[in-house]
Amino acid sequence: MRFSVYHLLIAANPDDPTVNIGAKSLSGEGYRGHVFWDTEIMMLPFFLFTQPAAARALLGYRYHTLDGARRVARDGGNAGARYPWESADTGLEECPIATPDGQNRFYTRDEELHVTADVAYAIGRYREVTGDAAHLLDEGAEILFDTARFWLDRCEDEGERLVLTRVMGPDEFHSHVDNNAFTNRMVRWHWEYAVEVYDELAADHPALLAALEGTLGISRTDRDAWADGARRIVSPNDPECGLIEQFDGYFDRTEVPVTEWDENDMPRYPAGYNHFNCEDTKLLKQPDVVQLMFQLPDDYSLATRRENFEYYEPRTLHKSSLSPSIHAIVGLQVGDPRMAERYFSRSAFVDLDDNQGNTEDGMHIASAGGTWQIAVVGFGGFLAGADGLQFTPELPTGWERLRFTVQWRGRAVAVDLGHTDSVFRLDGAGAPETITVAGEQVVLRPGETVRVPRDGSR
Ligand code: IFM
Repeated sequence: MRFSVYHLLIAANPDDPTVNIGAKSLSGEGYRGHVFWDTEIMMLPFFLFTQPAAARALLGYRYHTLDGARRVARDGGNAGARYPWESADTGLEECPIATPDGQNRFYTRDEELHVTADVAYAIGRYREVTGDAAHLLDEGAEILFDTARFWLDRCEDEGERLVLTRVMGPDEFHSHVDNNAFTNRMVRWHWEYAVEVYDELAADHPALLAALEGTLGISRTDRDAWADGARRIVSPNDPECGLIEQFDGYFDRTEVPVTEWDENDMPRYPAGYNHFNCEDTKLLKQPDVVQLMFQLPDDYSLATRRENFEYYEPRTLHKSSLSPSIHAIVGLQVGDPRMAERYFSRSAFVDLDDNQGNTEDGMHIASAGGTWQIAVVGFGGFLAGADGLQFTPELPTGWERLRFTVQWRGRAVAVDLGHTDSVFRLDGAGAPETITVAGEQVVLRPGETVRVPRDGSR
């Protein structure tokens, strides 16, 4: 944990919004320093809850590279702005076209579009967790609106429904797929949030909205088109939808059982398979539907999340270092802790043990963020959103206590979780904060320490 936290802390610069964190941080030359969705989804939560100024600066990088994103959209023949899969100083696409031997094409650069919705999601999370609306007014709204335009242009209108074809979801074993559930659902989220922000600006900051409309060449008609797009895009919206098909036709692909595991108890490629030939199979490189359950946990019932976790987890090979942490967390959230400690070790030791076999190219800094999230979000059962702060701790038997502090809307909450009790302290001034601990409401007053016994007998 300390290895992870140390590397996260030295990687971010709260004073420079023009830089970001490459997938290997500054520890090696793998990926040539390029920035991925790893920042918004794997690392940003750590900064949001511990160093909001660093989180703000990391978002600033996406504003700084917005012109590049406009160019990426234009080069692909689309309107608006689309963030590149691999980004550097200009925001243009930096992902190589093929492997160095020229044998295998990287379709991620053309098809892994979801990064644009992930940036929108991060903007929304920043606002929600920090309560800071200034970022939206200064930078966030412009990003949200121009990227919302991209999606509308990129989707195809089939009358009743909007479809999104020829994409790649987070699972990089499957390219050229149609209606990837993760991507489409995140696009819907993106549009809904863009509409919410548009309406907020119309009500509270009409002059700013008018200026933005002038700069971007948009109007209320665009806002209405996003709202309509959110209603019509093919996506798994019903909380009780049960098993979600990862993309059109996924269930028709070949079932290839995993039969061998390595010394870390992680799946090996079945005989004859490798990174580039799993397209026709149901094998996953990393979570995709399960990633959706992680990013939008409140949108799906426990039964739906559990059913999807149980279906996709045994088919996932974890060939991305981002994979174990997401599986640990979603497994814990759906009441399947069997593998959580093993996934935690896999994530925490990725570079200490070199368990992905490529630490010589640089460390996996996304895993550092994932490791922090397994502890806090997974074992701490921590969620922060419209319902405030929630904790449903379930520590591994070998852990005595788990202590951390989270920043929440300008104040700090010190958290100390054990097997038989949890202790909280709200720092800062102002009104009391009501949190939820194992389903029970607990009132925290500034400066007071509150102990919550596990059996609820306070
Ligand atoms: O962003 C990740 C991707 O999800 C899997 N391949 C490696 C990338 C960089 O870490």
